[in-house]
Amino acid sequence: MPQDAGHSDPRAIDVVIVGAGFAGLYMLHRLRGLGMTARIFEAGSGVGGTWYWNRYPGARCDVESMQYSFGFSDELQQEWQWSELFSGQPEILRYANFVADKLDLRRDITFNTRVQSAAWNEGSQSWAVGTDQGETVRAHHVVMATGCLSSSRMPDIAGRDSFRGRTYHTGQWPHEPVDFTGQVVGVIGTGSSAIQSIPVIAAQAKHVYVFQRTPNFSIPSRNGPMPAEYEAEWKRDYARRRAEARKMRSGVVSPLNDKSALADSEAERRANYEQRWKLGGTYFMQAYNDLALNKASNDTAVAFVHEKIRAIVHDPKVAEKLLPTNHPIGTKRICVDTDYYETFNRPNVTLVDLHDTPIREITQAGLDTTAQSYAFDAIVFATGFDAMTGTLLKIDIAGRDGASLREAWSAGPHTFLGLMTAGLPNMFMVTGPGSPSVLSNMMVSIEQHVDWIADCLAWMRAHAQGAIEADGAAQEAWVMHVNDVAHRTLYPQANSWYMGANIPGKPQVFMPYIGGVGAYREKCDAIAQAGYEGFRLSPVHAAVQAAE
Ligand code: N01
Repeated sequence: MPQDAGHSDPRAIDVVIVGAGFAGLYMLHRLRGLGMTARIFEAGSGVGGTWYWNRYPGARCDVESMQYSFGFSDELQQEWQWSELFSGQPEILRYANFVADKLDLRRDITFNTRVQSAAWNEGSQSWAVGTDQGETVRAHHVVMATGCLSSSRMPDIAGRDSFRGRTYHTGQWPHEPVDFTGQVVGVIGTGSSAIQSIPVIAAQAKHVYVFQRTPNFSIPSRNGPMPAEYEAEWKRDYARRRAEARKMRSGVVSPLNDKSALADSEAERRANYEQRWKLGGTYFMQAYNDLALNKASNDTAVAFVHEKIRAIVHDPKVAEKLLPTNHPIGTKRICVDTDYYETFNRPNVTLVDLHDTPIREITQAGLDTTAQSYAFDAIVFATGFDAMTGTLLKIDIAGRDGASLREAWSAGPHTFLGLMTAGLPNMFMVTGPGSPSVLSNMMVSIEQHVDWIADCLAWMRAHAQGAIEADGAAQEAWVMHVNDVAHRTLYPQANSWYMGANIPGKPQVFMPYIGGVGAYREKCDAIAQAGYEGFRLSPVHAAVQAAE
């Protein structure tokens, strides 16, 4: 645990923020606006979080560009111009840098520094935050802006480190360009990252072997250049549309259809799905209002997408292997692609079904399945993340009376509203487990959490409160509610990372809150208006007042 003693300044700053992704950047901006002292620690050498790390070929957002940006500043949203309907990683990273420069945020960010520990001190009502650079900073509050998908995961495959060629993980892609020209490449995994990168790698490489354990549903994105009139229309109407997005279930202004799939005839359903397929992207899942709730409705969407895959992929045996059959559509994060299924028609792409022939080991030359040896120049691990809890649990966090976060979450994450955990006073999470987070437009959910936290800190200052902490009973009631709502849907039927199912030994609980962004916001606001009901508040200690 870090000790206060080694630090040159015994006074605590107001807030340490962990992470300089969109959450950390906006948090810093809001705190400055309140006249608070704040500092960000960021493990990377630049801002951008997810978009700093995930530089794999084809990385692209599946929320429309006009909606995947900050809405808190009209100046920012009017000035920035997106070049495509769905932005690629390089452009989103440029946007994060634009925001950091425009708001002059860098002077309070310490880069290349990973927070390793945080220990609460009751006497000083502050945290001692320790970094891997040997620094310890005291702060009255800590905001974990650490992201939901920030701990990339390498699979436990025998011989993993013996491969002599180059290896890459999609979530930790090198900063210099990677050229696969003339190379034989093995891609392990077929989630969103793989589905975006495989078509781009295949266009370059001599041959690509795709190792698929579980097929996923993917919808074409229908990306294209940003039409000037479309952009202008959004910019004219931004205030109203942002307000609408904040009320939506997903945090995205989108074409909903408030009708059950079973209320339409077979012909009507087909026409509707066809229209959604043409529209593209995540809007497909909004074709009907009960696709996430009713298995029979969901089956109709599954059948339609299966038909599409069979129509696109020329080799019927390959097409059959690509059909997802072990989970309802949408219960694993739906993928959005550009030419994913089409890529399997290329002569230089081979699908290897790991159900038929599991991987035995990674070898010096490549990889052995139970049926065959493969040799590669490079292996791409598109094997995902220890989602939502992984990054937080890597930090040695000790709260009141030394209570450890790892112990508190040993049976799965327990939070109140996904914002705080009992036993950890003055430690907030942005888009933590138990909040809509990954089931929503992250920009909308990030802004909502940051605003709530900033307003809470301002309120505490105005009311001379030195500590806030989630009440244990309120937290348990919230955890039950999060579970109840999830289990009313089809989501828990999939072995997804939402459930922690992709990490051996991780407790299997549905982590995000599925009740919707709009309803969740109302709940958070009502709690704040009721004087932070469900939280315990303690006045500023006299000794703390005297020291500041
Ligand atoms: O990770 P994943 P991801 N042997 O966990 C396979 C967001 N995102 O990085 O399903 C063989 O989805 C694993 O197989 P299985 C988005 O929220 C968004 O692709 O466990 N295979 C699976 O196929 C997304 O959901 C965007 O059987 C192994 C794959 O690796 C989230 O990030 C773009 C294996 C992992 O898929 C994560 O996506 C990209 C093993 N030992 C990402 N271990 C957009 O906005 C794992 N796998 C568009």
